[in-house]
Amino acid sequence: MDIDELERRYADAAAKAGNKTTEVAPVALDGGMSYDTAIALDVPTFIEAPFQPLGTPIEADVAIVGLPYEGIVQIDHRRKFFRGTAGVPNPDAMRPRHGAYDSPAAIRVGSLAYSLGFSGGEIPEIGVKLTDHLRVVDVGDADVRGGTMEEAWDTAAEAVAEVVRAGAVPITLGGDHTITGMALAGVHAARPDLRIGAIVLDSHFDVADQPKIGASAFWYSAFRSGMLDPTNLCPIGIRGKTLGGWDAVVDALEIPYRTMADIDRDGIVEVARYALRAATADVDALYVSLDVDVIDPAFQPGQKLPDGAGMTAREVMLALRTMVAESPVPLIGFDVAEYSPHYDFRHHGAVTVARSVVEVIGGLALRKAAAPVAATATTEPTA
Ligand SMILES: [Mn+2]
Repeated sequence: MDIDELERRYADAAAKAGNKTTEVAPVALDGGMSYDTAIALDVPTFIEAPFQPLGTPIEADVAIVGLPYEGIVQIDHRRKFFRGTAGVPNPDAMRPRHGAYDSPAAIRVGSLAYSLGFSGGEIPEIGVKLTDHLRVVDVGDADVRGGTMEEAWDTAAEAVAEVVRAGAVPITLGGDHTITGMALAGVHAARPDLRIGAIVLDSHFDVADQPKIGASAFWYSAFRSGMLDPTNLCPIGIRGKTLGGWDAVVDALEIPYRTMADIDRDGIVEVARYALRAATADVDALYVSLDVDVIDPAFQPGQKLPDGAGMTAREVMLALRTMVAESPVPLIGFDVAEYSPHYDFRHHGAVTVARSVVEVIGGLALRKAAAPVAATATTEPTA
């Protein structure tokens, strides 16, 4: 193709798509980021969506909430302390890594790769442009870094409840996996009428009943609230050395699940569909949680509990896309937990986390494109 023909085709395509001419501006010393898309000077909002801070009216279909909570303080690699119980070491502890309290900011920086400012949120593999169908906002972080565990739980739940009451789907950036319990408590406070099902991508069952507020007992909190029946919780991607005896509880509660071996045998799409059938039987809405330790450390270096032979990044994206697009009930919330930027490699893991959130938003956009009225639980009549 000669240069004249090349330029003619570019000009025709640009005219057809309405593309503007790109002008290279001088480098802005302040980073060029406008105040309404920045949480702090060096932290953008997620995908540079408009900033609507907690406590102000939220007008959105989807709202990003940061929960920079971590309940375990590492004193040395043989002993861990639960927040609020300093001085009482847990002698059984084997958790050499932390840093999830720094995750929301790191994930937001990683999300710049998918900025609405670059492309309007266009995702070529899905064939959808986010901003054509959805209004996405970032409400910032709930103040959960100080205080007791109980105070953090209540503050986080109220932040998520605020989003749900405004009619938006909350997407929560953890924090350790305790944040799933906090977010579900918020959903339940705002919509006590809803029975939910949940799918979690996780290497671990996390069905402990103690300590009451913790990164392994948050499902127990949801079971006790009555919003989630154990038979509607479907963990997928279970693997490795850390079953910890809780598989007996899983059997006793009849929790359906799929391991990495099931994914190897059946493929991730079939496993995602199995999880959808199990989680959404006789419920009003679906909640999805992603614990990044389900991902192979090769694809997610920012691991607190690294364990080889996990899901590929593409399996995670395909699972999320399948679940959100094919769920027979609306999505009532999504979260991502246990990412630690302290162990990441040049932000690659942060970008993978951001991408997983973009996949979920893309799935919501597809749902809304297909059914504009019944796209969220808050606009659907409930029994
Ligand atoms: Mn886990």
